[in-house]
Amino acid sequence: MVRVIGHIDLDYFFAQVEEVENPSIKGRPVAVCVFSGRTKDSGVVSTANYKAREFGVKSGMPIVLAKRRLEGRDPIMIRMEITKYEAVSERIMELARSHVDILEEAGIDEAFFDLTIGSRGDFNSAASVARKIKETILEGERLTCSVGLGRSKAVAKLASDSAKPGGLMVVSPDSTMAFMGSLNVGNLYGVGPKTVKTLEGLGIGTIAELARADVSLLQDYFGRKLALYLHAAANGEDDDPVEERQEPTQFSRIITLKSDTTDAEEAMNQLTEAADDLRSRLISRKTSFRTLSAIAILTNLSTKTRSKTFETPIWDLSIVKNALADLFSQLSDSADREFRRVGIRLSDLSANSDQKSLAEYVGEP
Ligand code: TTP
Ligand code: MG
Repeated sequence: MVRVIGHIDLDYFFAQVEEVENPSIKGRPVAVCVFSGRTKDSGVVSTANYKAREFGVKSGMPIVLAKRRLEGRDPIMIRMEITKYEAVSERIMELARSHVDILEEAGIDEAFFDLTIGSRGDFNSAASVARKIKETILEGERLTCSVGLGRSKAVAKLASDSAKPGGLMVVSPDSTMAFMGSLNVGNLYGVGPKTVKTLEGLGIGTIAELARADVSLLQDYFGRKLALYLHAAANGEDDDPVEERQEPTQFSRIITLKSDTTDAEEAMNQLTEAADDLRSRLISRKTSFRTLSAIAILTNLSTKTRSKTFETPIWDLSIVKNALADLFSQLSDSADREFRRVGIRLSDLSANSDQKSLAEYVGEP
């Protein structure tokens, strides 16, 4: 069966997260910056929204230069806060994961997925799933992304690039060469500037030219493994699998409390969203846990934990809400200082083979 592979990439990710957090900046040029601290403006731009890109601002550019380009354009320069984007990223990956067969995180804002089985090899049905993923992310996180579908990872990645911003590009197997043949080889996934240069030396500039190239000639220059990949990728036939990264051994979420407290009930209240997150992560990862931990980081930054191990695997976090409340009151009784941050950890994870009945059990579609 022809594989159905997807690639998803968030649009101007860090800057978009900042716009969602503070909608009043929308419409103005926004640059998220990594200030190095040496002088007031030393450092580089991490990413910029599309308005700022219109004026030539891009990732990796010195902040000083970006400011110059945006002078008089009412720009916003925001300090990069990586933990914030990581938390959003984690939630998005879980949203996307719940719709596909396998999801491979390829970066903070991008992932490959395999929909061959889910779509029974049908690109139209995969396109509906892709639209659903886009909608779920827009509804859940108010963020737009671009998605590409194709018969291999290299094709899917090119497709999502061409769908930017906010689009969906479906490259059916028959249209693969028409779609990518005229593009420069440097656009192919995994092909860096050095490879491009060598290929240029061989008179190979476009993907179509690479697809037609003699494999034994390529082997002389790149070795067998890379030569076979290049040739297959250019033909849309690379078989690099989509693989879930190493299974996690625990899931956890920690939040900073609105104000320091020793009140276990207050800690539980503020953890509602984190608990919901963990609950959906269990569902989308088809995973159960046996050990539940309550974590508190006190005002002197020491960490206290209380745990309970259950005899049988638990699929649904809400079932053990009372146990979690108990753990937090134990923490509260024993703590000699107030809590500053609190969290939940689920460990002793195992694969949940009966996902369907779980979905029915918790009443989710
Ligand atoms: P990208 O997906 O490459 O860029 P982007 O999401 O900002 O924009 P696009 O719409 O073109 O996808 O990278 C994801 C995030 O990684 C980006 O928001 C910020 C960060 N990043 C850097 O910090 N430095 C860099 O040089 C690049 C390329 C990205
Ligand atoms: Mg992106």
